[in-house]
Amino acid sequence: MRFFPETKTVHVGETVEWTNIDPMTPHTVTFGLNDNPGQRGVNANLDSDGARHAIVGLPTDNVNSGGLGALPADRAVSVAGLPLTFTDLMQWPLPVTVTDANQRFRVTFTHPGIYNYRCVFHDNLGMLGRVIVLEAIK
Ligand SMILES: [Cu+2]
Repeated sequence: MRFFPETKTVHVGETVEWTNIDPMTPHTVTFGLNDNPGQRGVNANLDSDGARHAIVGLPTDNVNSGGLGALPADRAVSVAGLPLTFTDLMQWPLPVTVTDANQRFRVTFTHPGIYNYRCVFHDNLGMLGRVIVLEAIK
């Protein structure tokens, strides 16, 4: 129920990636006031490897990873919670583009500042984090 490290320092233009390696418990990476883990937040797109990727420019931007869950390497995935089909089960080679669950989340920071975030499931247990974004290196 913790982010490691809890504080990360980067520079403008850099990207931070979170990975949930907990095999049992989903977590979120949530910036701003958005409390809904199902809402994906602003400017969030899927990277080619299936990880969700958002752009954050202000500490008040509402950005939510959605639930992040560890993915067994060869798990078959279905679309939007629908039952697995034969095609789902035949996905190969891996990795496949995962549309119903993500293990990783990336945020690229475009402006300097202090960006606090939390897991909406476990912030009451102290699952809080901070990204400090410094001016870009010249
Ligand atoms: Cu959590």
